[in-house]
Amino acid sequence: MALRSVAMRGQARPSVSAARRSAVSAHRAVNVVASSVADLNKKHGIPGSVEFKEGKSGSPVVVLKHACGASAEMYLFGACVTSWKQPSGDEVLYVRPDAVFDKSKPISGGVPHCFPQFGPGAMQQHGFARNLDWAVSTTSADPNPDEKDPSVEVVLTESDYTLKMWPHKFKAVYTVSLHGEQLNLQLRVINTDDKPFDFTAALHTYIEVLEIAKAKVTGLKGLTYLCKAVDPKVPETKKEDRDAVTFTGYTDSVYLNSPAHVELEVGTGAAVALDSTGWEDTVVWNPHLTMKDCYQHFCCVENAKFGKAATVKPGESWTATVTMSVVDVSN
Ligand code: TA6
Repeated sequence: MALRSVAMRGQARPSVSAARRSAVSAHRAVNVVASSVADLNKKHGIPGSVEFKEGKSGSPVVVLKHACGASAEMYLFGACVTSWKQPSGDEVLYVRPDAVFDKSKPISGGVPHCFPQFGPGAMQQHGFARNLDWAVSTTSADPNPDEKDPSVEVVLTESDYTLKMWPHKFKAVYTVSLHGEQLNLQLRVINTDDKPFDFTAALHTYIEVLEIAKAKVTGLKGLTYLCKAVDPKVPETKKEDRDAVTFTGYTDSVYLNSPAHVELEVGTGAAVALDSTGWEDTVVWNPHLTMKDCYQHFCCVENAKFGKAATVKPGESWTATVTMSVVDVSN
Protein backbone atom coordinates (compact mmCIF):
# COMPACT_ATOMS: atom_id res chain seq x y z
CA MET A 1 0.00 0.00 0.00
CA ALA A 2 1.40 3.40 -0.94
CA LEU A 3 1.58 6.70 0.90
CA ARG A 4 -1.21 7.94 -1.33
CA SER A 5 -3.87 6.93 1.17
CA VAL A 6 -2.32 8.60 4.19
CA ALA A 7 -3.53 12.13 3.66
CA MET A 8 -6.80 10.99 2.18
CA ARG A 9 -7.64 9.63 5.57
CA GLY A 10 -6.26 12.78 7.19
CA GLN A 11 -4.01 10.67 9.37
CA ALA A 12 -0.64 12.06 8.41
CA ARG A 13 1.15 13.40 11.41
CA PRO A 14 4.79 14.09 12.14
CA SER A 15 4.66 13.32 15.83
CA VAL A 16 5.55 10.19 17.73
CA SER A 17 2.78 7.91 18.95
CA ALA A 18 4.45 7.51 22.30
CA ALA A 19 1.51 6.03 24.15
CA ARG A 20 1.59 2.78 22.20
CA ARG A 21 5.21 1.98 22.67
CA SER A 22 6.40 -1.14 24.44
CA ALA A 23 9.75 -1.73 22.83
CA VAL A 24 12.24 -4.16 24.24
CA SER A 25 15.25 -2.50 25.80
CA ALA A 26 18.62 -3.65 24.67
CA HIS A 27 21.95 -2.43 23.49
CA ARG A 28 24.64 -4.42 21.79
CA ALA A 29 27.90 -3.31 20.31
CA VAL A 30 29.76 -6.02 18.44
CA ASN A 31 32.22 -5.34 15.67
CA VAL A 32 31.89 -8.62 13.84
CA VAL A 33 30.66 -9.28 10.33
CA ALA A 34 28.01 -11.96 10.73
CA SER A 35 27.72 -14.33 7.81
CA SER A 36 24.10 -15.45 8.00
CA VAL A 37 20.71 -14.19 9.03
CA ALA A 38 20.71 -16.60 11.97
CA ASP A 39 24.06 -15.28 13.15
CA LEU A 40 22.89 -11.71 12.68
CA ASN A 41 19.78 -12.34 14.77
CA LYS A 42 21.81 -14.07 17.46
CA LYS A 43 24.39 -11.30 17.66
CA HIS A 44 22.34 -8.21 16.95
CA GLY A 45 18.64 -9.08 16.98
CA ILE A 46 16.28 -7.44 19.49
CA PRO A 47 13.00 -9.37 19.27
CA GLY A 48 10.12 -7.15 18.23
CA SER A 49 12.38 -4.18 17.48
CA VAL A 50 15.37 -5.10 15.33
CA GLU A 51 15.24 -8.33 13.37
CA PHE A 52 17.17 -9.78 10.43
CA LYS A 53 15.63 -11.75 7.57
CA GLU A 54 16.49 -13.00 4.11
CA GLY A 55 15.45 -10.46 1.54
CA LYS A 56 15.21 -10.86 -2.21
CA SER A 57 17.88 -13.11 -3.76
CA GLY A 58 18.65 -14.30 -0.19
CA SER A 59 20.39 -11.02 0.62
CA PRO A 60 20.29 -10.08 4.36
CA VAL A 61 17.88 -7.38 5.43
CA VAL A 62 17.53 -5.66 8.80
CA VAL A 63 13.98 -4.80 9.83
CA LEU A 64 13.25 -2.04 12.35
CA LYS A 65 9.84 -2.13 14.01
CA HIS A 66 8.53 0.66 16.15
CA ALA A 67 5.80 0.00 18.70
CA CYS A 68 3.70 2.73 17.05
CA GLY A 69 3.44 0.46 13.98
CA ALA A 70 6.03 2.17 11.74
CA SER A 71 8.72 -0.01 10.18
CA ALA A 72 11.80 0.22 7.99
CA GLU A 73 13.92 -2.30 6.08
CA MET A 74 17.52 -2.01 4.95
CA TYR A 75 19.60 -4.36 2.80
CA LEU A 76 23.13 -4.71 4.16
CA PHE A 77 24.23 -4.74 0.52
CA GLY A 78 24.73 -1.04 -0.18
CA ALA A 79 23.20 -0.19 3.24
CA CYS A 80 20.15 0.56 1.15
CA VAL A 81 16.92 1.36 3.04
CA THR A 82 14.27 -0.10 0.73
CA SER A 83 11.14 0.35 2.83
CA TRP A 84 9.76 2.83 5.33
CA LYS A 85 6.15 2.28 6.28
CA GLN A 86 3.79 4.42 8.32
CA PRO A 87 1.71 2.75 11.08
CA SER A 88 -1.14 2.56 8.54
CA GLY A 89 1.01 0.26 6.39
CA ASP A 90 1.51 2.96 3.73
CA GLU A 91 4.89 2.72 2.01
CA VAL A 92 6.77 6.01 1.60
CA LEU A 93 9.77 4.91 -0.45
CA TYR A 94 9.88 3.55 -4.00
CA VAL A 95 11.88 0.68 -5.45
CA ARG A 96 12.08 0.60 -9.23
CA PRO A 97 10.65 -2.43 -11.04
CA ASP A 98 14.05 -3.05 -12.66
CA ALA A 99 15.80 -3.26 -9.27
CA VAL A 100 17.89 -6.38 -8.71
CA PHE A 101 19.02 -7.72 -5.36
CA ASP A 102 21.63 -10.29 -6.38
CA LYS A 103 24.52 -7.85 -5.83
CA SER A 104 25.30 -7.72 -9.55
CA LYS A 105 24.56 -4.00 -9.42
CA PRO A 106 23.38 -1.43 -6.88
CA ILE A 107 19.76 -1.65 -5.71
CA SER A 108 17.71 0.81 -7.79
CA GLY A 109 15.37 2.33 -5.28
CA GLY A 110 14.83 3.15 -1.64
CA VAL A 111 17.76 5.16 -0.30
CA PRO A 112 21.00 4.15 -2.06
CA HIS A 113 24.28 5.77 -1.02
CA CYS A 114 26.38 7.85 -3.36
CA PHE A 115 29.86 7.84 -1.78
CA PRO A 116 32.66 8.84 -2.12
CA GLN A 117 31.53 10.37 -5.39
CA PHE A 118 28.15 11.72 -6.39
CA GLY A 119 27.38 11.33 -10.11
CA PRO A 120 29.88 10.63 -12.85
CA GLY A 121 33.58 11.36 -12.28
CA ALA A 122 36.95 9.74 -11.79
CA MET A 123 35.40 6.54 -10.44
CA GLN A 124 32.21 4.65 -11.28
CA GLN A 125 28.92 6.62 -11.19
CA HIS A 126 27.93 7.43 -7.57
CA GLY A 127 31.02 5.71 -6.10
CA PHE A 128 31.29 2.30 -4.48
CA ALA A 129 29.33 2.42 -1.20
CA ARG A 130 26.09 1.33 -2.87
CA ASN A 131 27.56 -1.89 -4.24
CA LEU A 132 29.38 -3.26 -1.22
CA ASP A 133 28.22 -5.16 1.86
CA TRP A 134 28.18 -3.04 5.00
CA ALA A 135 28.79 -4.73 8.38
CA VAL A 136 26.45 -4.45 11.35
CA SER A 137 28.21 -2.93 14.36
CA THR A 138 25.42 -2.00 16.79
CA THR A 139 21.69 -2.32 17.30
CA SER A 140 19.57 -0.74 19.98
CA ALA A 141 16.03 -0.09 21.17
CA ASP A 142 14.60 1.47 24.24
CA PRO A 143 11.19 1.41 25.90
CA ASN A 144 11.28 5.05 27.04
CA PRO A 145 9.13 7.17 24.72
CA ASP A 146 11.45 10.12 24.42
CA GLU A 147 14.70 8.27 24.31
CA LYS A 148 16.19 5.79 21.89
CA ASP A 149 14.11 4.13 19.20
CA PRO A 150 14.84 0.96 17.15
CA SER A 151 18.16 1.58 15.53
CA VAL A 152 20.89 -0.14 13.56
CA GLU A 153 24.41 1.07 12.86
CA VAL A 154 26.36 -0.35 9.92
CA VAL A 155 29.90 0.37 8.83
CA LEU A 156 31.97 0.32 5.66
CA THR A 157 35.76 0.54 5.64
CA GLU A 158 38.40 0.46 2.95
CA SER A 159 39.29 -2.75 1.12
CA ASP A 160 41.57 -3.64 -1.78
CA TYR A 161 38.57 -2.95 -4.03
CA THR A 162 37.93 0.57 -2.68
CA LEU A 163 41.63 1.48 -2.42
CA LYS A 164 42.04 0.84 -6.14
CA MET A 165 39.36 3.45 -6.85
CA TRP A 166 39.92 5.83 -3.96
CA PRO A 167 43.29 5.52 -2.21
CA HIS A 168 42.15 6.43 1.31
CA LYS A 169 41.52 4.60 4.56
CA PHE A 170 38.15 5.52 5.99
CA LYS A 171 35.29 4.34 8.15
CA ALA A 172 31.74 5.24 7.08
CA VAL A 173 29.20 4.78 9.88
CA TYR A 174 25.53 4.82 8.91
CA THR A 175 22.81 4.86 11.56
CA VAL A 176 19.20 4.17 10.64
CA SER A 177 16.52 4.56 13.26
CA LEU A 178 12.81 5.07 13.69
CA HIS A 179 11.70 7.85 15.99
CA GLY A 180 8.06 6.95 16.10
CA GLU A 181 6.81 7.44 12.54
CA GLN A 182 9.92 9.37 11.48
CA LEU A 183 12.91 7.84 9.72
CA ASN A 184 16.30 9.15 10.87
CA LEU A 185 19.42 8.61 8.79
CA GLN A 186 22.90 9.65 9.91
CA LEU A 187 26.12 9.24 7.94
CA ARG A 188 29.50 9.81 9.58
CA VAL A 189 32.68 9.53 7.56
CA ILE A 190 35.87 9.20 9.59
CA ASN A 191 39.33 9.65 8.13
CA THR A 192 41.41 6.74 9.49
CA ASP A 193 44.30 7.56 7.16
CA ASP A 194 47.35 9.75 7.70
CA LYS A 195 46.49 12.27 4.96
CA PRO A 196 43.38 14.38 4.29
CA PHE A 197 40.77 13.29 1.77
CA ASP A 198 37.91 14.88 -0.17
CA PHE A 199 34.64 13.30 -1.21
CA THR A 200 31.19 14.08 -2.51
CA ALA A 201 28.12 12.14 -1.39
CA ALA A 202 24.34 11.85 -1.41
CA LEU A 203 21.45 9.82 -0.12
CA HIS A 204 19.68 9.08 -3.40
CA THR A 205 16.17 8.88 -1.88
CA TYR A 206 13.36 7.51 -4.08
CA ILE A 207 9.91 8.58 -2.83
CA GLU A 208 6.65 7.20 -4.22
CA VAL A 209 4.23 9.75 -5.70
CA LEU A 210 0.63 9.35 -6.81
CA GLU A 211 1.60 10.53 -10.30
CA ILE A 212 4.57 12.65 -11.25
CA ALA A 213 2.39 15.40 -12.76
CA LYS A 214 0.95 16.00 -9.28
CA ALA A 215 4.28 15.99 -7.42
CA LYS A 216 5.83 19.24 -6.17
CA VAL A 217 9.05 20.03 -4.36
CA THR A 218 8.92 23.13 -2.19
CA GLY A 219 11.64 25.09 -0.42
CA LEU A 220 13.98 25.60 -3.37
CA LYS A 221 12.84 28.99 -4.72
CA GLY A 222 15.63 31.51 -5.24
CA LEU A 223 18.41 28.92 -5.20
CA THR A 224 21.15 28.48 -7.76
CA TYR A 225 21.08 25.02 -9.29
CA LEU A 226 23.11 22.90 -11.63
CA CYS A 227 20.87 21.56 -14.36
CA LYS A 228 22.27 18.20 -15.49
CA ALA A 229 19.41 17.38 -17.82
CA VAL A 230 21.38 17.84 -21.04
CA ASP A 231 24.84 16.62 -20.05
CA PRO A 232 25.48 15.55 -16.42
CA LYS A 233 29.21 16.09 -16.92
CA VAL A 234 28.73 19.70 -18.08
CA PRO A 235 25.82 21.09 -16.01
CA GLU A 236 24.22 24.45 -16.77
CA THR A 237 23.98 26.92 -13.87
CA LYS A 238 20.45 28.31 -13.40
CA LYS A 239 18.36 30.15 -10.82
CA GLU A 240 15.13 28.60 -9.50
CA ASP A 241 12.22 31.05 -9.73
CA ARG A 242 9.36 28.62 -9.09
CA ASP A 243 7.59 28.41 -5.73
CA ALA A 244 7.35 24.68 -6.33
CA VAL A 245 9.40 22.49 -8.65
CA THR A 246 7.10 20.42 -10.85
CA PHE A 247 7.84 17.74 -13.42
CA THR A 248 7.01 18.12 -17.08
CA GLY A 249 10.10 16.51 -18.55
CA TYR A 250 13.46 14.94 -17.66
CA THR A 251 14.66 16.62 -14.46
CA ASP A 252 18.12 16.31 -12.93
CA SER A 253 19.01 19.35 -10.81
CA VAL A 254 21.45 19.95 -7.98
CA TYR A 255 20.27 22.84 -5.79
CA LEU A 256 23.24 24.42 -4.06
CA ASN A 257 23.16 25.56 -0.41
CA SER A 258 19.58 24.45 -0.01
CA PRO A 259 17.64 25.03 3.21
CA ALA A 260 17.52 22.45 5.96
CA HIS A 261 13.81 21.82 5.32
CA VAL A 262 12.51 20.66 1.92
CA GLU A 263 9.18 18.99 1.17
CA LEU A 264 7.93 16.72 -1.58
CA GLU A 265 4.16 16.79 -2.02
CA VAL A 266 3.20 13.38 -3.35
CA GLY A 267 -0.10 14.37 -4.93
CA THR A 268 -2.54 13.13 -2.31
CA GLY A 269 -2.45 15.88 0.28
CA ALA A 270 0.51 14.23 2.00
CA ALA A 271 4.10 15.40 1.75
CA VAL A 272 7.39 13.94 2.80
CA ALA A 273 9.46 16.47 4.73
CA LEU A 274 13.24 16.16 4.76
CA ASP A 275 14.98 18.01 7.59
CA SER A 276 18.72 17.78 7.30
CA THR A 277 21.99 18.87 8.85
CA GLY A 278 25.39 18.70 7.18
CA TRP A 279 24.01 17.91 3.73
CA GLU A 280 24.34 21.26 2.01
CA ASP A 281 22.67 20.54 -1.33
CA THR A 282 19.47 18.95 -2.61
CA VAL A 283 19.17 16.94 -5.81
CA VAL A 284 15.83 16.54 -7.58
CA TRP A 285 15.63 13.80 -10.21
CA ASN A 286 12.91 12.31 -12.33
CA PRO A 287 13.90 10.29 -15.41
CA HIS A 288 10.70 11.05 -17.37
CA LEU A 289 10.46 9.05 -20.61
CA THR A 290 13.93 7.53 -20.20
CA MET A 291 12.18 5.16 -17.74
CA LYS A 292 8.77 4.87 -19.33
CA ASP A 293 7.47 2.08 -17.11
CA CYS A 294 8.07 3.77 -13.74
CA TYR A 295 8.82 7.51 -13.95
CA GLN A 296 5.19 8.34 -13.17
CA HIS A 297 5.43 6.75 -9.74
CA PHE A 298 8.45 8.31 -8.04
CA CYS A 299 10.57 11.35 -7.54
CA CYS A 300 14.07 11.41 -6.07
CA VAL A 301 14.75 14.15 -3.54
CA GLU A 302 18.32 13.63 -2.44
CA ASN A 303 20.31 15.18 0.36
CA ALA A 304 23.74 15.79 -1.12
CA LYS A 305 27.19 17.21 -0.48
CA PHE A 306 28.27 18.06 -3.98
CA GLY A 307 28.73 21.80 -4.74
CA LYS A 308 31.66 21.91 -2.38
CA ALA A 309 33.34 18.58 -1.63
CA ALA A 310 33.79 17.56 2.01
CA THR A 311 37.39 17.63 3.23
CA VAL A 312 38.29 15.50 6.23
CA LYS A 313 41.64 15.59 8.00
CA PRO A 314 43.25 12.48 9.55
CA GLY A 315 41.46 11.48 12.75
CA GLU A 316 38.55 13.83 12.03
CA SER A 317 35.05 13.13 10.75
CA TRP A 318 32.19 14.60 8.74
CA THR A 319 28.60 14.03 9.83
CA ALA A 320 25.28 14.63 8.10
CA THR A 321 21.75 13.72 9.11
CA VAL A 322 18.26 13.68 7.66
CA THR A 323 14.95 13.19 9.41
CA MET A 324 12.11 12.22 7.12
CA SER A 325 8.50 12.72 8.21
CA VAL A 326 5.10 12.45 6.58
CA VAL A 327 3.12 15.67 6.91
CA ASP A 328 -0.41 16.64 5.98
CA VAL A 329 -0.51 19.47 3.40
CA SER A 330 -4.13 18.95 2.34
CA ASN A 331 -5.37 22.27 3.79
O1 TA6 B 1 20.77 11.80 -8.69
C1 TA6 B 1 20.44 11.90 -10.00
C2 TA6 B 1 21.35 11.03 -10.85
O2 TA6 B 1 22.68 11.37 -10.60
C3 TA6 B 1 20.97 11.16 -12.31
O3 TA6 B 1 21.93 11.87 -13.04
C4 TA6 B 1 20.75 9.74 -12.78
O4 TA6 B 1 21.85 9.21 -13.38
C5 TA6 B 1 20.40 9.06 -11.47
O5 TA6 B 1 21.18 9.67 -10.49
C6 TA6 B 1 20.43 7.55 -11.41
O6 TA6 B 1 21.69 7.07 -11.38
P1 TA6 B 1 21.92 5.51 -11.40
O7 TA6 B 1 23.41 5.33 -11.53
O8 TA6 B 1 21.37 4.97 -10.12
O9 TA6 B 1 21.15 4.98 -12.58
